Amino acid sequence: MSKEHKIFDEAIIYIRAGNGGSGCASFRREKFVPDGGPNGGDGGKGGDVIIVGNENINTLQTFRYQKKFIAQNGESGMGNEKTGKGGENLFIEVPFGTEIYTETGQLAFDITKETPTVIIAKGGRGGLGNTHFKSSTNQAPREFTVGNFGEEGTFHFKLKMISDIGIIGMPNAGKSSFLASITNAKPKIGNYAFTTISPNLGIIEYNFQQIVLADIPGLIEGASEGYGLGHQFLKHIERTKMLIHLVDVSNEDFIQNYYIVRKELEEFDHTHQSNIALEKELILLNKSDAIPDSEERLKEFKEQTGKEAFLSSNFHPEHVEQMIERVYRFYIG
Ligand SMILES: Nc1nc2c(ncn2[C@@H]2O[C@H](COP(=O)(O)OP(=O)(O)OP(=O)(O)O)[C@@H](O)[C@H]2O)c(=O)[nH]1
Ligand SMILES: [Mg+2]
Repeated sequence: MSKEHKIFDEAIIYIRAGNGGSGCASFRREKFVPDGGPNGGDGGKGGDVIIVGNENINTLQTFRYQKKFIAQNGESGMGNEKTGKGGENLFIEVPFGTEIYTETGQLAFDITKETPTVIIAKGGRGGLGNTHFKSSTNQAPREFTVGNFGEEGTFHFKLKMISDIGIIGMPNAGKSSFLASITNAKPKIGNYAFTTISPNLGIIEYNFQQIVLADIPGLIEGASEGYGLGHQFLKHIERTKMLIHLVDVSNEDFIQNYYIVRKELEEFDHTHQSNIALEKELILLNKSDAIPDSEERLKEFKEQTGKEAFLSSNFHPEHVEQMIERVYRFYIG
């Protein structure tokens, strides 16, 4: 199996359907009707929890904030044979392609266009009112039953994600820091090469759009021949629509380093018949805060490469909004 299948958005969710309402024990008490018979109604059914696929949702991000879903209980039955009100069903919207696993790791549901809706937990049946227990020998039963519990469980939601943007660069360029500063991701960051050994995903939400970014390990010269962590991890960004290339501008060899990474992309494309090197590329000369002459280096970069580039720093939180907007504009442009 290709390594690409390992990028997932995941969530662990607790789900409980509503309990059935209790049946009721009551008796007719009308004027002029002595010893009225039983008239206790049944309890209402508990609400179901229903999963619904929605094509306007691309990620499982909302489950970062809400991890518990509990449907309404049914109401108890009442006198006059009134059945209790049923609990409202609870709908949980997920992206198509969401796989739902049970606690034991079994695939329970796969939300696709063919099966867009499943009842993941059924509400409990309402209990019986005492009217059900009337018989020739018992004209005034006091028995009733309580409602059944709603089904419950903990589920593992998994969505295979296709990243839209790949973040590339040499080790230590600040790729993971960049992901952490502009998305909600919390990747490991370290002041040494190859901190990242498997991809991290983060999501930008801008203009009601969700864009998925993949931060991958660093590339070094000769990666295609197996140096460093090799280059197989580029598979993760084979189908992205854009690259963000981070270059450590505080390193004297920043221009040369830019070309080293470009060359490795081409090598990968050559051996894998892919087109990563042809994707549009937002070039960021990062760690601009670490040197006094970053503006000059930017100028030098543009002159020597003939390419557009921008300075960036992950240590300037006030620039985050601007950076998100820049990435978004470049992505849609
Ligand atoms: N001065 C400065 N340091 C930065 C900046 N961004 C990241 N760093 C530092 O650079 C080091 C490497 O950062 P990472 O984000 O782990 O770099 P990476 O590119 O993901 O590295 P690998 O995963 O090893 O490829 C850390 O010590 C960061 O704190 C920046 O904008 N300015
Ligand atoms: Mg990293």
